[in-house]
Amino acid sequence: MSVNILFAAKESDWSEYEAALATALGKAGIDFNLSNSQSADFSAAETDYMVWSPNSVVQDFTPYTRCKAVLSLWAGVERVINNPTLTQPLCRMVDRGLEEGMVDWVTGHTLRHHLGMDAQILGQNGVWAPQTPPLARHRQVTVLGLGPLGSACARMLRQVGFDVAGWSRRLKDIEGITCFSGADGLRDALKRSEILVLLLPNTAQTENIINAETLALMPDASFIINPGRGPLIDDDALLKALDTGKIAHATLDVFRVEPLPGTHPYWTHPNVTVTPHMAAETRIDSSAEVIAENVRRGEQGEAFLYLADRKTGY
Ligand code: NDP
Ligand code: OXD
Repeated sequence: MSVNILFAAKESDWSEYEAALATALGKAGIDFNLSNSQSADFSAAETDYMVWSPNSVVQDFTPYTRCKAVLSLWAGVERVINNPTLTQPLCRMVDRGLEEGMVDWVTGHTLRHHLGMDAQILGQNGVWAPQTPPLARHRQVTVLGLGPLGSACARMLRQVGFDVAGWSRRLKDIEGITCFSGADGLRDALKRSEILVLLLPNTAQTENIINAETLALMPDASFIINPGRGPLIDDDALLKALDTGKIAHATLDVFRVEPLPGTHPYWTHPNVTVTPHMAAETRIDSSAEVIAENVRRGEQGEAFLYLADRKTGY
C-alpha cells in the first residue's frame, strides 16, 4: 500500500520539492503518494507523514490522526514544538546543505571581524597606516550551542586556526575545541569570547542568555555573531553594550520579529550588521534525502532521526 506524504510547507517551494522528494523516496524504495496541502488527493486522516515548515497552512495537527511523524524542513522548531495539537513525533531538519551554508556564513563573518576588514573596505581615506591583525591562533572564538551546526562551525574555525571553545547543555568532547557546559562553564566560555557565535535553539532556557550580566563578562571590544535565534539576545542590553564599545560590532541574522521592522535601531546602528535570516537555508536535494530516510525508518519500525524533544524544547 502507498504511503501518503503531505507536503505542508511553504506553498511556493512545492514545485521544486515535489521532484526532489519523488527522487529521494524512490531511491529509498518507498511506494509513495505525494501531494501538497492545496490539492491533496488523500484526507488529513489518511496522511502518513507530513513535511512541514513554520509558514505552513497547517497549524492544527488534530485531524492528522494517522500521521506517524511531522518532518520539519527547518532546524529550529520553536514555532511548533509547544503546539498543543501536535501529538505526533516531530523531527528537526539536519541537512548537510544547511550545515555547509552555516559554516560558510559563520566563517566569513568571523574572518571579517578578526581581520578588521571593514576598516579597509569602508574606510579608504588615502592614509597609509597598516594595522596588522593578530594571527587566528591568537584570537579566542566561542560558539554557544554545539549541535550539528555549532559543532560544524567550531570545527571549521579551529581548522582555520582560531583558538575555539564551545558550550552546550551536555558536555562535549570535540578534538581541538575547549568544551564547556553548565552555568560556570558559560561564564568561563564568555570570559574568553573575543568573537562569540550564537548557535543555540530558542527555548525557555536560552531566551535572553545574552543580557547585561553576560555581556559584562565578555572581553572589551568583542564581537557577536548571531545566526541562532533573535530571542537569545536582550536587544536593549546589546544596544547599550554597543554604544559603550563593550561590544565592537554585532552581526545579526535573526530577530525577535522577522522581517526586522524598518524602525528598529539595529538597522541604523553603525556597529550592527543586519542580514535577513539567510545564514543558512535547507537545501532541497539533501533535505529530501533526510525526509525519505525518515519515512523509510518509520515504515520499517526503526527510530526516527533528529527527533525533537518536547522536554528540552529542541
Ligand atoms: P541543535 O538543536 O541540534 O543544537 C543545539 C545546541 O545547543 C546543542 O549543542 C545543545 O546542547 C545546545 N543547547 C540547547 N539548549 C541549551 C541550554 N539550555 N544550555 C546550553 N546548551 C544548550 O541545533 P542545530 O545545531 O541543528 O541548530 C542550532 C540553531 O540554529 C537552530 O535551533 C536554529 O535556531 C538556528 N538556525 C538558524 C538558521 C539561520 O539561517 N539563521 C538556519 C538553521 C538553524 P546539547 O548538545 O547538549 O543538546
Ligand atoms: C531553520 C532556519 O531553523 O532556517 O532551519 O532558521
